[in-house]
Amino acid sequence: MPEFAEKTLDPASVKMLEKAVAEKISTAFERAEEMKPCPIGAEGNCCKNCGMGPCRVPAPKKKAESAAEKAKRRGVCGATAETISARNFIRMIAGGAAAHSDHGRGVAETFLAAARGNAPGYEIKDEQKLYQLAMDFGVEVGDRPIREIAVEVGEKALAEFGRQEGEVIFLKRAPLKRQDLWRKLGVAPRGVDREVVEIMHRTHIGVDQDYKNLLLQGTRTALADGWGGSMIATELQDILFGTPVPILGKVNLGVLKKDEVNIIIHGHEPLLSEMIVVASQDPEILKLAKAKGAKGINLSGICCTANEILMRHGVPLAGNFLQQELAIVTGAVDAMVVDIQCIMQSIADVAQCYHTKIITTAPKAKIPGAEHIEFSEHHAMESAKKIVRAAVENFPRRGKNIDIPEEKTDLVAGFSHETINYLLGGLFRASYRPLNDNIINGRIRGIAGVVGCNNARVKHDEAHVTMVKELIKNDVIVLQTGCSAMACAKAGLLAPEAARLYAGGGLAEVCEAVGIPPVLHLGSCVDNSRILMAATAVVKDGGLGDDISDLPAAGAAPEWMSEKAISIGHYFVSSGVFTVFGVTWPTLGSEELTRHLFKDFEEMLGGMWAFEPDPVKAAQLMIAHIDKKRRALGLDKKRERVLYDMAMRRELEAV
Ligand code: SF4
Ligand code: MSK
Repeated sequence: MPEFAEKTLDPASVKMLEKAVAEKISTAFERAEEMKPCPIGAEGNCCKNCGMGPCRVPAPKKKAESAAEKAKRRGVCGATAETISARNFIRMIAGGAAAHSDHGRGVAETFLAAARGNAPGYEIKDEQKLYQLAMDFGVEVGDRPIREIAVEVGEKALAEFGRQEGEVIFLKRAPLKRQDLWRKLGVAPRGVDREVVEIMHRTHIGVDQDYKNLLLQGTRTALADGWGGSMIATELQDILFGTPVPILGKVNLGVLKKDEVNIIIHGHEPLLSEMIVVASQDPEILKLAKAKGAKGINLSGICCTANEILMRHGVPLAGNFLQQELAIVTGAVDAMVVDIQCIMQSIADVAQCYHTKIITTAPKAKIPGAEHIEFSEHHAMESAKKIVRAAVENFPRRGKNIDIPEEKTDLVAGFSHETINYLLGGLFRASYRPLNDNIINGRIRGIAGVVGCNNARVKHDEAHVTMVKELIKNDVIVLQTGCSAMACAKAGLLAPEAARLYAGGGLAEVCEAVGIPPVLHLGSCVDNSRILMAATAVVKDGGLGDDISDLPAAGAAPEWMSEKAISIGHYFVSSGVFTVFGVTWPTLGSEELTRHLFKDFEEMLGGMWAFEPDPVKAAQLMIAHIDKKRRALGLDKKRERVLYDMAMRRELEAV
C-alpha cells in the first residue's frame, strides 16, 4: 500500500493502482518505473534529424573544457550541443503549437459550417463575443444579420492559420509596448502554419545552426500559438458554446456511477462532446438505457475535453491525464470516447481486460483495437447518438469486478477572463480595477498561472497541489487550466472555503468579499490564452506598469510532459512572464543555451524560463520574482489598504 501512496497524492488513484496490480494491468505508473529515460535524450542532446545519426553529444564531463575537447563534442555534421538542443527545443514548440492550432482550425471549420447553416445542432450562443471578434477582424457589423457577420468572422478566422504575411490579428490585443518589442525583435508571427513549417525547415540538417536565431523562430511560433491558434480556438468555442460563467462541479473517480451507463469523454475538442451532452439526454436513448437495466446515463470527462464540458454544463471530471487508465480499471466505464491529444494508446489494452469500449472519433487520431465512429460537424448529432447508444448497449456486458472509489470533491469552475471582470467590478461596471487596487495595496501580492499536465516520472498531483498551496498561503492569487486545475480541485483548492482554509490573510479577505476561491479554473489547454487576456486586462486597467512584464506575476507547469506545455510556457515567457517548469528540463545538456533561455531572455523579452523540480522552491522563485516586480513598481512602500467589498462596489455603481 505505501508503495502506491508514493506514486500519487490522490487516494482514489492509489486504490485503482492496487486493483490494477492485482488484476495484472499495466499502467503508465508501472511503465515509468520499468523504463528509465535516456539521459542524453532527456538533456536535449540527441539528434536524429538525418540518417547519419542518431548523434549523441553529451554535456561536458568537467566544467572547464578545452577547445579541442569541445570541438570533439559534435554530431557527424558538426552540429554542436547548443544547435542540437535548440533544434530539439523548438521542434517541441512546433509540435505543441501545431496541436493547439489544428484544434483551433477544427473549431473554425465547424464555426464556419454552422454560420453557413451546414452544421445542424450548432448555433451562435454568445453574440456579444461575436461582435467583439468582428471588430478585431475588421468585419462590418451595422445592421447585418448575425449569420452574415458570423460567416465573415469564420472565414477570417480560418484564414489566420495560413496567413503568409503581416501579423496574426489578435497580436493587437496585447499591450502596445509588447507589440512594439515583438516587432523590434522580428518575432511578431505570421500564420501559425507558416511558422511551424519554418521551424521544420530551419531544423533540417544543414540549415539554421545558430541557437539564438533558432530560438527566435521558436518564439515567433509560440506567439502564433498563444495569440493565434489557441486564442482563436477559445474565442470561437465561446461564441458557439457560450462563454463560461462560474459553475459548480465535482471531480475524481467517485463521480462514476454503479447503476448508470458511464461514458467518459476524453481529449481536447468540445465539438463532439457538446453534442454527446445533448444526446445523453435524448428520451429514446434514456429509454434504451432503462431497458438495458441502467438507471440513467452518466457523463464525465478526462483531460481538457472534460474541462470544456465542466465549464459549460457542469459535467463532472473523472480525473486528469494519469487517471485515464485507472478510470477503466474501475470496471464501470461502458465507453471512453476520445477525440485528440493526451490519449494514451494503452487504454485500448486496458479496456480489453474489462468490457469498456474505446471509441475514437477523429480521423487524425485512431488507435488499433478501438472502435472508430467518425465525427463530422455536418452530422454531429447523428455521431453523438450512435456513440451514446454503443455505450448503452455495452452496459449489460459489465463484469463482476467493479470497484468505484468513493472520492469526489466539489469545485467551482468557469472563470473566463470576462467573468473575472464582472465578478470583480460588478455587471454594470465590469473592471479589473478592484484586482489592481488590491495588488497595489498589497492584500494580493501577485498573480500566478499554474497549469499543465501530470508526468509519470513524479508523484501524481503532488507538485501542483504543493506549489499552489504555497502560493496562496503567500497571498498570490492563482489562475489555472488543464490537468493542474483538476489536481488542485481534487485537493479542495477550487472551492470557496479554500480561501479561509489555505490562503494568506489578504488574499482570503478579497476572495471572501468577492465570493471567489483563491484558485480560479479558467479552462482547458487552449484556454491559457484567457490568462494572456487577463494579464493584458490588468495592464490596461492601469497602475501596474505598461507591459505584461511589469506585472507582479509568474507562471508554472510543475508536472509538465507534453510539447504543448513547452509551447505554452514559451509564449508566456515571450509575452513577458517568468515561467518555472518542474520534473525535467529539455536543454540541460547545453549550458549556453539554457543560460540564454533562463537569463538573456529576460533582457530581451522581460520574461524568462526557470527549472526547479521542488514545488515549494519553485513557488518561492515565483514569489521572489513577484516581489522584484512589486519593488520596481514602487509597491513595496506602505500604502493605504483599500478593499472593495459589496457595499463599496454598490456605491461605485450608483455614481
Ligand atoms: Fe547527427 Fe547532424 Fe544528422 Fe543530427 S543532423 S543526426 S547531428 S549528422
Ligand atoms: S490535457 S496537455 S496532459 S494539461 Fe490538456 Fe492535461 Fe497536459 Fe494534456
